[in-house]
Formats: sequence, structure tokens, C-alpha cells
Amino acid sequence: MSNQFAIQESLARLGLKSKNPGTSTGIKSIDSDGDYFSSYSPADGSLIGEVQTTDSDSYERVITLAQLAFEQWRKVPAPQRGEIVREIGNALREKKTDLGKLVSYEMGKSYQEGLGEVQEMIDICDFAVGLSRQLYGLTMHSERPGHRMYEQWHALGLVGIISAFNFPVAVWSWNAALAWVCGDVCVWKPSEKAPLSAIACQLIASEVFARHGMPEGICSLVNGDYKVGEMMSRDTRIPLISATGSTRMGKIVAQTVGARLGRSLLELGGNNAIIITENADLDMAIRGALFGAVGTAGQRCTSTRRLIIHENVFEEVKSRLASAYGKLVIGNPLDEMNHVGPLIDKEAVGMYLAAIQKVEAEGGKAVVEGAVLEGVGYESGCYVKPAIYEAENHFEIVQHETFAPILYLIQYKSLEEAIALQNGVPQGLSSAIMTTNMREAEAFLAVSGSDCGIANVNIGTSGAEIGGAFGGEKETGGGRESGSDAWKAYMRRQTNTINYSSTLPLAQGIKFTI
Ligand code: UN1
Repeated sequence: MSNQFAIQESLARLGLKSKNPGTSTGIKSIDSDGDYFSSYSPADGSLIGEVQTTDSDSYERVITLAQLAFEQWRKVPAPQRGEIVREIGNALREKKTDLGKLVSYEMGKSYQEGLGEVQEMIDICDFAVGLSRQLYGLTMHSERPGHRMYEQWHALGLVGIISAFNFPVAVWSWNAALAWVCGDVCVWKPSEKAPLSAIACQLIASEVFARHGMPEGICSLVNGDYKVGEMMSRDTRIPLISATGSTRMGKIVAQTVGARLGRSLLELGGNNAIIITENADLDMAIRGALFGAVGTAGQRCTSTRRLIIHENVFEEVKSRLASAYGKLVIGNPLDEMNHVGPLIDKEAVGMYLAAIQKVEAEGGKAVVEGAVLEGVGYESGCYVKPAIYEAENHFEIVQHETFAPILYLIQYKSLEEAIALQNGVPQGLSSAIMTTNMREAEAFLAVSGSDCGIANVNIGTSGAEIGGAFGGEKETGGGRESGSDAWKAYMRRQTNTINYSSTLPLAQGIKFTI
């Protein structure tokens, strides 16, 4: 099946030889003795390639080279750094279809979503180019005569990026493009479930740096499982660890990085809801809920997991959704006829089945039943049917983020109750309200409304643009990546006070004479 969609040609154009394409570190001059691990496509179960684990010796060499590169890179003027990032964006434009195809094949999201993910990388590069001329600090008025105060932003150093399988490349770029224009160097540990997409990006970016005569340690890759992430989290040479993944992983990273008083930037689990009020445009609400719940087979941090529906429209929403689910075509994500691709692996299928069992045991009622699909086209064993359950918000399974296309329907009577239900989970990433009523929309956005990092009106919970700060509260981890002023996390702030008078007055009016 893979040949049918010409994946081998894309791999070759991306510089990935089939079977054994991966260097352990992404740096040409470093070898590793680490074991190999395999990347299989959930689309058809094929082995795509084998990648070497970065062992501790090669890790040491990566960090040393990154430190050396930082000495040089931080002195390159920020707008010139931006120029290089512009070229990385252009190189991604050239490789968009091949990279989109690889992301889709390796991770299982639809080809359209694979292309969207690469577009997200291109967009953040463009954003970072502009930002490279806008790393602004403030000036302050000193309380002392003949004094001036201001703050400036300096490069921080090495930025460790730990990314998840579901956005195997875009989340790296949100971090890396900003970090680079800020003068930092990046060490990336991609998910061991999608290492080839990462290697392809590493090759694209490092080629651009090399063309500009820049040292290879500006952009490096380390491969392997959580143990590589642990080395990074403990490493005092890495002042910032940006980690995306489960809340469980994030807590471990935060504690390890916190124990050495390093900085962490966390983007963790979501349990995102859409409130559908009786004043909603139901056509829009159904479409928004559908893509939010089944897009990326429910494996986005921003996927819609709960619909909180007003009792007056509950039955209508339920039956319209059930009929929309009936039209979903599930199959190979590279085939554009299909709406939904596979889950990442059989372990994820196991978690999907366990969640279904649990919601049923807790009293949930199936609206659209789930199933693992079998037969022609489904040989990888990773394809499942998106499911819908009527449930209660307090069910343990509803409180939990399951990375699968399972949607819970919850009924409400008053908007106040709906907002309490929306906020009544441990996570706080994304949220939305569907309404044409201005008062309802504003109540949802007010300080007593949604407690999430993202709150949308008449848009689903997923599909955030790169221009906004991305992240959330509570167990989502509190970090902000991507747009707005998220760049500040990648720099160190320095406050400077300059005395141009000929006396030395002390602050706070303190007298000290001898
Ligand atoms: C994620 O799931 O980790 O907002 C990132 C979205 C995408 C990014 C999701 N732009 O759905």
C-alpha cells in the first residue's frame, strides 16, 4: 500500500534512505554506539526505518558542540539570525508535500493535516523572522536624578525540546524558530514513535545553517526513549527544557528541572470541551465538534473530548452528530478520500478500548459505538471507529485525557452550570462556546468564564493559529509557546541602571556617609 502513495520517493527526496536512514544525533561528526529502534507506520504496519539511540557518550558530544555553537550564534545580530530562519521556512516550503506525506505516513494523521502541520512550521518561521527585529525591552524612569534604567533581553543558551508523536514536527518548530532568533541553540528529542519526521526536519534546517557557515551545534537531535529526556532534564548545561506530552511526563520533567532550578516550559494534557448553547448555529456547532473530536483521530492536545449541550438542543445535536459520524470514512491517511486515519500504535488502541469499557462501567450510554476495525486496509491493527457516549462530567474516565476519538456528551440547564462543567476537570488547555448570543459569549470569556489557556467563540477547540500564545493552565502545565510574547521564555532578562551623574545617591533615599 505504501508504494501506492509513493512514500518511498518522498523519503528519498527528504534524504532518508529506506530502512536505516537515521543518524543518532543528527550531527554528521558524531557517531553513537546506541541500539537501533524501529519506526513503523500505523497506516499499513510497514517498517519505515531504523534509528539509533543516542548513547551517553554521543549525548555528551552533542552538548559540547551545542555549547560551542552558542558562543558564536549568540553574537550574530538577531535580524541576521532571522534571515537564516527565513531560509529554513523557504526550505520547508519546497519540501512541504514530501514532509507532509512523511508526517502523515509515520504518525497516521490525514495527509491534509500533515500538510497543515508543515504549514504551521512555515508560519512560525515567518513569525520568527519578524520577531528577530522586535525583541523589545522596556525603559523605566529612575527615581534618582542623573540615572537611567532599561531592560534588555539576552540569549539564554541551550534549549532542550522534548516533543510528542502527535505533532512530530510543528511543536519543535514553535520552539526552535523562536529560540534561534533569540540567539539560543536547540537540542531536540523527538518522540521515539515518529523519529523519521524529526530527522527529515533536522536535515532541512542543518543544511541551511551549514550553507551559512554556521556551526552544526545550533540545531541538534538526540534520539531514544524517556531516558534521553531524563539526561536532558537533569543537565544543568540546558537552562530551559520545553516539553510537550502527557501530564504524567510533564510532572517528572518539571520536578527534575525544578530540582536544579532550571526553567521548564510545559504543554501537557487537555480535556477540551465545547459548550453548545440553545442559541448556537447548529450547523457550525456540528462541524466544529466533528473535526475537533475526530481530527488526528482524537490525538491532539486540543481535541474536543466533551460536548456540554443545552437540554433544549441536546437530542437534536446528538442525532445530527450520530448521522455525521455515520458518514466518516476511516482508512489510510494518505488517501484523501478518508476522513480519519489510524491511532499511533496498538498500545493506543488498548487505551481506547479500556476507556470505552470504563465509560460503560461508569454508566455511560453509547450513542455511536466504538470498535477496532479489521479486514482489508486495516491490517496494521491501529484503526478504530470514533465513538460517542452520553456521560457525566464527574465520571473518572471523563476527567481523564484519553488520546483517542471518544466524545462525551453532557447535558446542562444554565450557562453558569455549563461553565462550571467546562472548568470542572484537572486540565486547562482549550475550550469553546458555540452561540450567536453576545451575552453568552462574553460570559464565557470573562474572568469567571473559561479557565483555559485558549477560549474560542464559534470555533472548535483545535486548530489554533501560531500567532497566539499556545498552552494552558492547571495540569496542562502553564507554559506558553508559539506566538504573542512567548519568545520571552527563551531569553534572559537583564535590568540595567546607569548613573550618568557625578554623585552616588542610594535608592529608597537611604543615607550612608562616612
Ligand atoms: C498539540 O496537539 O500538541 O491547535 C498541538 C492545534 C494545533 C496544535 C496542536 N495547531 O490543534
